[in-house]
Amino acid sequence: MLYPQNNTKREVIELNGMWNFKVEEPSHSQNDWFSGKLQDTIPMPVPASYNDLVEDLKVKEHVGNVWYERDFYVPEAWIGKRIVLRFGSVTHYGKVWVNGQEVMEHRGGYTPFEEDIASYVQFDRKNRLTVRVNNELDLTTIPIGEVEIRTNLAGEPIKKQSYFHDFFNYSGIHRPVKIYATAKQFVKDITIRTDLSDQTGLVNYEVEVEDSPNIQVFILDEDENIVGVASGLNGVISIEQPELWEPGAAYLYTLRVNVQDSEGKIVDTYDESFGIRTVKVEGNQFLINGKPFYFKGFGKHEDAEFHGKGLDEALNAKDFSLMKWIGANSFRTSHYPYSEEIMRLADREGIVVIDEVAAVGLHLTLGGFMSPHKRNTWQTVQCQEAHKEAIKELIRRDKNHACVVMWVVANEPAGEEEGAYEYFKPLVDLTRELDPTRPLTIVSFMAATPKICKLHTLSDVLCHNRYYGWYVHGGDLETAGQELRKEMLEWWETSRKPVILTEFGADTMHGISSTVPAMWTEEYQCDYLAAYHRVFDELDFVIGEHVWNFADFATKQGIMRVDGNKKGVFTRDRRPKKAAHMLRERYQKIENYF
Ligand code: BDP
Repeated sequence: MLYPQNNTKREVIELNGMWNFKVEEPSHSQNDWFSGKLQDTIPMPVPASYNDLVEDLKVKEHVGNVWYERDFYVPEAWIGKRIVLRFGSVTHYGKVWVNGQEVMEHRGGYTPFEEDIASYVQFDRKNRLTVRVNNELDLTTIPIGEVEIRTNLAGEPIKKQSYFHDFFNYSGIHRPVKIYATAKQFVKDITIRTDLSDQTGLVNYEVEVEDSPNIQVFILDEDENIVGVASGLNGVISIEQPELWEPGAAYLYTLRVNVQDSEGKIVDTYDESFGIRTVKVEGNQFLINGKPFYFKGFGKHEDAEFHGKGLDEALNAKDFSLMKWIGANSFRTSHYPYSEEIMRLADREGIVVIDEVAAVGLHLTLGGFMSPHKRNTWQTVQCQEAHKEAIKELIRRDKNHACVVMWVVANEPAGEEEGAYEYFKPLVDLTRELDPTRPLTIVSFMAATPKICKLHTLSDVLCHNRYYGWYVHGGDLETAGQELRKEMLEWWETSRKPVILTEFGADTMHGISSTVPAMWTEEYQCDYLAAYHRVFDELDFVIGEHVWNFADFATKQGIMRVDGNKKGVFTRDRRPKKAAHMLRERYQKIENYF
């Protein structure tokens, strides 16, 4: 799906800013709030999570519907054009009305959706846009959750949401809302795949156009020189001695598509940027442009004070600045697709991204001793359809990003349980069919040890989340290191595939220190990481290390968390803990490539 773009033929209007907002209580059910102006509202910014913007736990932890509304004008100059209303993301479900008429609905909280609203809008007066947002997660959604209906003291039903992932269920209109206009003959989609043959870059493109077979295709370099030309809906354009997109040294070309009408007049144009690079897994190596790449960086979150999971470009800029400062070259979009804006930034800055579907918490026994029931995950969940859709939408959105080098089909599913392979095989096949150019992985959970894991044969790279020295052998880093080494060697014996430690970390309270490395202190976090580093440096099939987490982040309330998860190397407000300085020393010594 193409990102909205202003150019000589297209216009974009942003609908971000203060909207009217209202929480729907159970007593409000059966309402038709889309049919007229929303009453008794409070102001609510878009994009943002609403949860931390009202001083009321009932709003913060509201389960169910909330409503957003605003007015907008459409310029008269857009009469006769295709007018598209687009949401970057609505978490987890959005239903949209324009002037009281239903336009679209979308399930899945982290991918964009859009619809042509030309027949719904008025050009001579204001238009009303109403959105119903729902944040319920159940066994059919991605991520999964369960909603229980209880009764409050007033005898009214209230919903309680439980979920199996370790980050707060932030909700709302999280990413920009835009309307944009194009001609009726327009570029619908572009797919670009690149390859290298000796000194020649091969740009394989495919264009989908509505209502016109006549297109011109150009490739422009960064100085806007034309370096390639073609005319069919698909083809291969060669570029001699191209500038490559390299980690830390991005170079972006532009594929420009012009759509012509029957008289040869250009009616639409779209510029898609891309990098020429190759990605391949070979033996125990991950090759980018034919050279072994070593991943150093983090699992992250979209998470911040006030904004919650709402897009914050200042935060993205800050995080990239911190990643450069510390010497990181990559991150994983744990545990859902991040904003289109951050993906574009990663392309431009040469940061390598492991791109994850929002399939997290697919492990029903993980609740530990407090878990109410022990169920087989794969006999209980009904989310395979939603999971397929999430994969399709992610690849459709991110397929052209040079920064994306691998897809993650799920994080920590119950790979040790019966039925795991049968659940995942079709999903992995689908991912490979949609994108045969990138490797994929399923990130493994600690219980899925080499002998019992049913999923590792499906992954190209083994990605493991391990917490020796924290959840097991807490406080005993010597044993932690030994166990880690032992398990990694077993993996190599079992699979002969390269390994990335996609999570390892220790909760650390900023400012708590001690002379001896005790859990929760800054010293312990440093020693914990060092214990892992020693093992990585011994094993040549370990091709990457992503610390959990880049920064502290919000979680639901619970006995395991003090004001959120504290495994950040930076605090939630981006101050470095001791470990940040220690990691910086290490990362700066490791080149992007070995
Ligand atoms: C892993 C999860 C991650 C958690 C982390 C932790 O993948 O989302 O935040 O553990 O417990 O199991 O800190």
